[in-house]
Amino acid sequence: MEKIYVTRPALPPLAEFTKYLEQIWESKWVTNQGQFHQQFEKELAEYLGVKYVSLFANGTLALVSALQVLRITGEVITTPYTFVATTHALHWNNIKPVFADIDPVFCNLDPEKIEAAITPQTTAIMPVHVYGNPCEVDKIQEIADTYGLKVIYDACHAFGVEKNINSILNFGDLSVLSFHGTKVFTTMEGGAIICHDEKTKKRIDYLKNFGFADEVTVVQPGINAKMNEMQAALGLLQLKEIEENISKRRKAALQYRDNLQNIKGIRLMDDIEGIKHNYAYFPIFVSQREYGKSRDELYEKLKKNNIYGRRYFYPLISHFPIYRGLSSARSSNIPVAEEIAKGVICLPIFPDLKGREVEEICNIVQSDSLSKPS
Ligand code: T4K
Repeated sequence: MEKIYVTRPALPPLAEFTKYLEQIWESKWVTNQGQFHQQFEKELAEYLGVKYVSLFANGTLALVSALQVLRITGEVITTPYTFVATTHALHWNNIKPVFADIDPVFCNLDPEKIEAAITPQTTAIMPVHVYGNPCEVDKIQEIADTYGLKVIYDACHAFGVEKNINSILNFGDLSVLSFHGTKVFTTMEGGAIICHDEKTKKRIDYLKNFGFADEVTVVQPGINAKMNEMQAALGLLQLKEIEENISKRRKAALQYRDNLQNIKGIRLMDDIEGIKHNYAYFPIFVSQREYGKSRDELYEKLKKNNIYGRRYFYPLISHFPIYRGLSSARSSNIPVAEEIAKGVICLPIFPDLKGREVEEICNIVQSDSLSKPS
């Protein structure tokens, strides 16, 4: 059996991309707000249903820049259950991450745990829509409003996700997307900041271009985080296929759910009412006591069968040497995250994943379970 990875990018037909490449070669305009960049920014904002999009070279630089744009300093409350880039973005801005615990069902920052983490140094909250499941945005906003804090969402998993027909990216002060090759929507590397007013968009655009406001004016110590024309051209092509790709992911998710829902010791995530999901990941949570085998035993067994799931997000960020000295990194402060990280495996999910492959993966999960049919 061929290797099955946790994800694979859905790329458009090469011939279509080549046509765009020919135009780039012809124009000799390869980056710095080129024609494809402008068109992609516009079409992306329309597709997502948001006011302003600023394209970036990748999601991490977009996160670092989002914090700069709002001049966030001091301490920021965030989750330990995410990809390291979330916390690294704070570190690069000399901001102290303060970890608060997650909710046990959807694994997002638990709003009930935020207030206790606020200090006089807190300036913002940086929650993550983990696996593309929306955070409790209304509760988080209420806390932010009460304490005068900014909210920057790491929405790197949440491309196309909507809550009651409204993009999840419309919540908070800023949201950040990633278009990495492992994401639902990819420009190979890429990202974006979503904002809600023109002045902020302008500042973001200065910041990602060294701080240049015009040819002779530098308003900020900006960085080079621009998306190039090839990335933007690929983004335009991706937009044509995104709905179909999400519906293929949904089909795989439904098949997994059908097959795995009755296995003792395996917990799945359900869809949430009123949410348009993107099926970016398919996490399962293994309880060793009920399932009979540990998460790592199942993970290794899948690997032996050429199935390369991933333990996103294990280890917790709070376990890494750079962050483990923080007082908020203590296990007793984040018990739910500690528990969840021990049990998770993200199973392969991507548009080209075949039904028989999902079946095969499910058979392996089933075959190790105490509740397998005799
Ligand atoms: N915030 C959050 C919440 C994030 O999840 C991420 C990125 C960021 C911020 C930062 O955004 P970016 O700066 O990356 O735009 C991957 C990705 O590199 C990373 O983008 C992603 N999150 C994270 C969750 O996953 P790895 O180290 O697990 O990737 P890797 O190379 O092991 O790839 C996983 C599997 O994907 C491979 O086994 C096979 C497949 N794959 C991968 C690549 C790169 C392909 O089929 N083709 C490919 O080109 O981090």
